[in-house]
Amino acid sequence: MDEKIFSEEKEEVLFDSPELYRVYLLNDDYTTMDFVVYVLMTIFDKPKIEATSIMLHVHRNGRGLAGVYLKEIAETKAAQVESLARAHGFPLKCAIQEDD
Ligand code: TYC
Repeated sequence: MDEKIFSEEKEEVLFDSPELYRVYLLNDDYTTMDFVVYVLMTIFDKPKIEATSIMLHVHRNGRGLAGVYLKEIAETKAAQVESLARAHGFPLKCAIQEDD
């Protein structure tokens, strides 16, 4: 049986909650569906089935949530998406919004 030998002093430490940001993918008429699925799998670590479902949501509704991250990571992911898209000749864009 476990016995507590030392009693710890209870101390409450308050941290600011980290700033989380949502990264959305935006629809356009030129980026291929396969490329968007590839982006969701490689940059946002989504399994293929989920990536396909997010891509179709974006295609039908104009935008869709790719992920929620700390501010700096969200900005990096969005920059990676846009630079990969440009390198492949696609106009794919992201939008970042503070999570509430
Ligand atoms: N609308 C694009 C097409 O018909 C597909 C697409 C989906 C593009 C999602 C961008 O974020 C996007 N080829």
